Amino acid sequence: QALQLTLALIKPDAVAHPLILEAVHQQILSNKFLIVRMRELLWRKEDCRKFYREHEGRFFYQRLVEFMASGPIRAYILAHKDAIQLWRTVMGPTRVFRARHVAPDSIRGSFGLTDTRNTTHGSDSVVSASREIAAFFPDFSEQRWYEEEEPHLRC
Ligand code: DAT
Ligand code: MG
Repeated sequence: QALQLTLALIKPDAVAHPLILEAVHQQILSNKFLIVRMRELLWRKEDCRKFYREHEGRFFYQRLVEFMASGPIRAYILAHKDAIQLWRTVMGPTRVFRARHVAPDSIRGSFGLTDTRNTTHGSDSVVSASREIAAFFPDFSEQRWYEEEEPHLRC
């Protein structure tokens, strides 16, 4: 079974709190994702605007951009046979009230502070995963990874 890739982010609210950062990292490991690449970085507002351009014009857009540039974030390329859907399930729903009620044990249900400060990001489709991986890991070639690394990792 071939592995799928997704981009996961731990947002500034969670990177700022060592215990929460550790708990989110543990969720990645306990759900058996393979960590393909990982880096920590501080994002410029311009990068945030580009990354979230599909939300341009929504009432929360400016708030979201300010928040994502407010402190270090951690980015991962994760692999799993169902990486995109599984990571979104592990994260839980976008909005914190809903997350706490329908998925209290999810990452956002456990640690989300508000609808904007909601701990993590995950790609929502194969197309967005490719775009988002390229945004954070410009030197990473998906094609090369599938040719040279993935065959050794799948089981
Ligand atoms: P997701 O992050 O679950 O893919 P999304 O793509 O709809 O959700 O929105 C991107 C981010 O924008 C989300 O993680 C937090 C912020 N956001 C979304 N809806 C919001 C809302 N109603 N109020 C405040 N922030 C919101
Ligand atoms: Mg989204």
